[in-house]
Amino acid sequence: MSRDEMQNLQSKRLIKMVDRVYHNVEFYRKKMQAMGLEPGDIGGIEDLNKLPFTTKTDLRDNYPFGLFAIPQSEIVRVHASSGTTGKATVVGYSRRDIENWQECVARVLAMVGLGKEDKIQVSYGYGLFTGGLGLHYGAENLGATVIPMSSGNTKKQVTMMEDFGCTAIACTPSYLLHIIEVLEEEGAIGRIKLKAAICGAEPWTENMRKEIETRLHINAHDIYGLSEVMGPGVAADCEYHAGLHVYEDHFVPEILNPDTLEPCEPGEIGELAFTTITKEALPLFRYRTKDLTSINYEKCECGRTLARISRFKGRTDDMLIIRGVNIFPSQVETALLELGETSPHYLMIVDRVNHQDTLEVWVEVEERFFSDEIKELEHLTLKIAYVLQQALGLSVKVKLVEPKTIERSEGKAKRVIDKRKLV
Ligand code: DLL
Repeated sequence: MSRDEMQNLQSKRLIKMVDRVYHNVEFYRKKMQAMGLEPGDIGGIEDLNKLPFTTKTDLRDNYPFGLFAIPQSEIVRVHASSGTTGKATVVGYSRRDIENWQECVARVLAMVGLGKEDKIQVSYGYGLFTGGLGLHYGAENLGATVIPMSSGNTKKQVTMMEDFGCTAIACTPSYLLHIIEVLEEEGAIGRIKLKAAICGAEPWTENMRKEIETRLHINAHDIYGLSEVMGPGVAADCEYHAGLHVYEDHFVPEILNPDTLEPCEPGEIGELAFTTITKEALPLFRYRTKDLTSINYEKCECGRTLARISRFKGRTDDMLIIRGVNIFPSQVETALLELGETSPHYLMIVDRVNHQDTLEVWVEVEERFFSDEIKELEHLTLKIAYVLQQALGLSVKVKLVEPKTIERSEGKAKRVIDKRKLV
């Protein structure tokens, strides 16, 4: 679709949705009334910025079902995000919502090059988390064969992958690294039929994507989504890996300056917000995701005209402020993988000693470093400390640790321990 055609479609859908929400969701009706806004004031997508924002706190305040726009008898499924702080966020789906979700995920899988002949191992967690069931029904909708493994039991994952001849795997990038380790230990890489991985649910870097591709001899794709908006399948990258195509016919993206909430220019990094324009059960106006990215409306080399968002830098609430310097875990990951002399497993430990913030980075290195001369270990420690200092603009204490010291993730990885928050 051309940009004009897309905007026409978005406008039509937005107008209908605003009317529906105004009449069915008290929370939004009150918000709009307080702003002196009526459904008729929204004449198209150009009026999007007149609508109120929605935050995670709004969902929590209306826990569990307060923002639903349809009667409970029309809700066919709920999911929830556990959330590390506070109450869970509960989301609901109508039958049509589930159909649209399946279609979005099927689009992603087709974009990755998968089809009916493929066997897709779904190793995201099944349950209230949207990853497992989201990929599951998307893959079925595509007509592929689904292997519903869920996460965990890594040895079994590897056996099934080999025995069933799985051609694709969907899981978090950190869990895939763990699976790769087990595959390597068992010498099974040459025996598997894998050709693609669909990884997301947590920030990861382009270097990590390439590392996965090289070690598995496959194509690895980035899939994005969040439960509040739907789940996996809101956006994903094509074979050019030049940003993630957003399914704008369902979700209208905006990039906002997180301080002023004014729109950012294309290319400028800001907070991503979504307005859903087809959802029936839980429609959201301008939902602030806290995810930091930029947008590009130019046509992609693959031919798609859907807007692209850049690989995520992190979330506003993942940003660490250490001695006044803003740091994202992704910067550490990029620097370590660029250096290429360690494993991709790292952990950041932030503390406050004598009123001063400290950052220690643990990095796993090969066993041989611990048996070789101590000089070599010291040399690598200094080298990493230097590289990290250059990347972060902050002095960092580096501790090289033996393989398997850092806990492996089966879902979303925990890269940071902030002891300042524990006291
Ligand atoms: O993580 C949905 C999902 C499942 C996406 C499987 C992709 C694959 P939530 O648990 O609600 O939903 O967490 C959403 O995870 O706001 C981002 O901060 C982060 N996230 C998701 N995908 C990516 C990605 C699922 N590709 C939150 N890159 C989002 C970076 C991601 N961060």
